[in-house]
Amino acid sequence: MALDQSSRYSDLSLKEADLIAGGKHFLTAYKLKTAPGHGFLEVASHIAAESSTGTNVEVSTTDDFTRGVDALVYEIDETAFEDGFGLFKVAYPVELFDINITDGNYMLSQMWSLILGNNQGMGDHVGLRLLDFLIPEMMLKKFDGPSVGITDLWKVLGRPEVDGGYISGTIIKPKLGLRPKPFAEAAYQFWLGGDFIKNDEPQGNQTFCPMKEVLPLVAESMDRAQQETGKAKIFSANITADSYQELIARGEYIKETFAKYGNENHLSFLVDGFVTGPQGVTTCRRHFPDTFLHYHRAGHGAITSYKTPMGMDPLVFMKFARLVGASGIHTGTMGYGKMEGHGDERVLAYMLERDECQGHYFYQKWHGMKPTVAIISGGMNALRLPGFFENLGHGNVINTCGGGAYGHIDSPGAGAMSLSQAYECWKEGADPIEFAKTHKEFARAFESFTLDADKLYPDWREKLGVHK
Ligand code: RUB
Repeated sequence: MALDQSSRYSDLSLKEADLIAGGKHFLTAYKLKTAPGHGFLEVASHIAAESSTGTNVEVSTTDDFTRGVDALVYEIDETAFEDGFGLFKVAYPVELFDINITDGNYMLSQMWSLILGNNQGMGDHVGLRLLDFLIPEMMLKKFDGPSVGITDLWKVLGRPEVDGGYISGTIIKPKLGLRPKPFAEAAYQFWLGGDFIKNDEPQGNQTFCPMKEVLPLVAESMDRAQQETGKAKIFSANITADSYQELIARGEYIKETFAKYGNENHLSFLVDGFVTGPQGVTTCRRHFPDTFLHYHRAGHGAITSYKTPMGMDPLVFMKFARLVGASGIHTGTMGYGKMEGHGDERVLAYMLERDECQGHYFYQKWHGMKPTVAIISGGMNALRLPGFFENLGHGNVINTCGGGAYGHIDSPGAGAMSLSQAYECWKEGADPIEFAKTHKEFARAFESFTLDADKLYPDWREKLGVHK
């Protein structure tokens, strides 16, 4: 039987409004299911203890100061959710969080391991998930936050810096297996119609496609496509690596390579922040502060999926990404693509791009921290986009469609054009089938993605005169 620490690590008389007004607490909301034989407040208090000044027993080294920085459970609702899950909230004194010895800033690594670290593995619960948090102004101001954003990409693309609109992108497909020449050709083909290309997350420096052979060819493809179309293009290059030296070496090499054509500011650097952790992202953010930081999150489903009772809600992951300085992060497709998600995930984008936003439990103010743009990716194509924009309410996003571009019946360039046309269609409030009658690439997307066309626009064949 575990020690009941609720008398020390909970205070249900505390008022959330007072804690927020005081500005000295970091607040969290968790979903919890206790293991059989354990009380809800008892386990919640054990979690607050493990995540602050305590452990599973009383220790003799505790003094009065220690007690003053205890994390406290201040609210519980044991029946908040189905299947025996309840809600509890914890107030963490800001003193518990680690500040860098180099510059006095806060770090995400320690924050993450404190609020969602050891407590994940405790034996007295069968599920513990962080649903939301509220970071007070004094802590928020000491996070790096983004240094570059979508406005900088719009500038490169020659667009207005406010409401510059949809950035059509792709992911080079196939994911692996292209040698340098076909890889660069695939990039060139897409750029004939689109704006932005990203490496797929496992593409880097394989023996069949060495970085130092493929990237000079991609830089040349960009230059050629820019000259032929008269439009600027952007490449998001994967620099994810285990060591910071390797990550920086890759970034430096890529900049030099694109600088040969004067295109070093047409770059974005992609870091998989889930597998590298905050250190990979921060290394990029600090070493390349002038380059758009593309936060990829491959692997995040293990902790953010709605299928798991553990980990964190995707909203928490998004807030982490903005704090640590991502220029853009994948948010999923809000139910419109192939990955898990639903329409109400609009909040993921709003939390990243607005200066204030209501989250699941807390109203977060960002106090002027630069926005992070939502990168919409995963099974998207031109046919799915109008509905997506309608649900989100705007199109100021980066969207990468691998299959949606390279699966277009005519060419990757036509696939790219079909994406921008989908945006125009939604912006004009046009009926997609009517719009298709005057926009060939968009129309051909119906013939390319027939399963989607049949599902989303059941009478498209008749109306567009396609009977195959
Ligand atoms: C998409 C793709 C991206 C995923 C990542 O390819 O490979 O890496 O979108 O997932 P395609 P998420 O367009 O062919 O589906 O964006 O959810 O992090």
